[in-house]
Amino acid sequence: MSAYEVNFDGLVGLTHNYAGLSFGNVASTSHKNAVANPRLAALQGLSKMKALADMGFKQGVLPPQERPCIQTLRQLGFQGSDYDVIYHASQTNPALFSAISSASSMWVANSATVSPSADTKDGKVHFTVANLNNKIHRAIEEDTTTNALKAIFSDSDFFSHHRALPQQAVFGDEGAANHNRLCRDYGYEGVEIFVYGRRAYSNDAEPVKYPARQTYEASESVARLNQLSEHNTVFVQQNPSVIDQGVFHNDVIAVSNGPVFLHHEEAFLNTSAKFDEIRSKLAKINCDFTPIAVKSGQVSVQDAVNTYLFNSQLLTKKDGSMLIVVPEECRRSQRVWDYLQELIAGPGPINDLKVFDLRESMRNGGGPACLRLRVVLNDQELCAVNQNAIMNDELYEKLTRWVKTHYRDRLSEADLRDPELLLENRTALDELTRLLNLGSIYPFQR
Ligand code: SUG
Repeated sequence: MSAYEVNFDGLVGLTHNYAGLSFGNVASTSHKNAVANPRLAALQGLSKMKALADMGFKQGVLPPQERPCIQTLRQLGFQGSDYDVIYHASQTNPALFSAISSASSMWVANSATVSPSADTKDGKVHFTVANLNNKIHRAIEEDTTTNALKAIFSDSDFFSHHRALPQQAVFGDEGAANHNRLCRDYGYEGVEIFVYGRRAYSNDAEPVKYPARQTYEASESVARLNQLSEHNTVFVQQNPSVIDQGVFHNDVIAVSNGPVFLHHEEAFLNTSAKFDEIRSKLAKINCDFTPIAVKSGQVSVQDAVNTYLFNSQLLTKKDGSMLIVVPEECRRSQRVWDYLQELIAGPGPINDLKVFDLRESMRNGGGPACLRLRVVLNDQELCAVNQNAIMNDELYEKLTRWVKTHYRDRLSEADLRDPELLLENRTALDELTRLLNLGSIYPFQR
């Protein structure tokens, strides 16, 4: 049976803005107060989905969330009509109100950790929703993410869903952004690499300036929930020093596809021992390990953070060779661009390059890889997916029209207080759930 990596991209939400919410994510804090263009952001995301679908890659879409999140504000004691809630919350604590209004669910690489059926004990595809515990604007994504994933992967014969880990720093979990899978081919068993930033129950090295969002304890729990085994998992610590330089998720410094692991040489701790473990576990399933290390002399950690070279997508083309999908920022850096030219001209498996303008998302620290959740599916599983969420010409046209009808082309942090924005959100999202045939996934629909 054939198997595919299906990339499900998050649709940018109507409140996309720059509120500087993510300490440790340099792009987010440095663009605080910039004026955003939600319409352009959503269209840039849709263009990437369409272009990759047109090239023959399987592509899906995940919906945005209701913001401001009235449900959370009510949980915090704000009362009255929804408009009263918005008014009082925005007056009482503007910073909190901005957090509750973030469109951050667009970065679906953080929505969940997905393990393909070839790796799991019960032969189902497993999803563990991320608790995103490190940031309040992200921790509130959990419920709607759960509903959306269940609405798209609803068939319990094939899909198994796990709720997020307890909302506590010990279990900080950022989903697939800290997870890589290496395999011979998508349908074959693979080895899943969990990258964590710190161990909650130890005195091991930790970053000193910025937070380590993912814990070992969380990664280990996700592997258990997803029914993986010792022989097909490896746990690797991210180098605390790169976190302190702005690498807040592993997908800012490494990316995998098939047996290939493109990474910066400074990305991990104990790299050679850990790579030996990966190599030997892969050897047992007849897979050669193909690490590609980028040296600091070629591309510095700072270059990686500024350009998002590693926040790329590595996609397998029909002939088995690979395409690397990078953001426009990579073209603007001579060093990174030179490296990419060398990479695709070299003897390795990556021989093609595609550049996308994702500037609106990039300014919040979200590149091509942040915007997608990888779900490996075999033919039967793909058929069991809600087909309305699979990208094709018709869906692209519908979603483009939908964005053009409902999205503003200018949004500042101050605009979030406009009560009309909530109405615009609900009208648009209600229509979207019909378009994607999702049922009632939002609090305002329940
Ligand atoms: O969690 N930015 C997101 C970016 C997530 C990127 N995802 C991956 N690397 N997979 C974050 O830091 C900024 C929002 C603001 O500042 O308005 C933000 O949430």
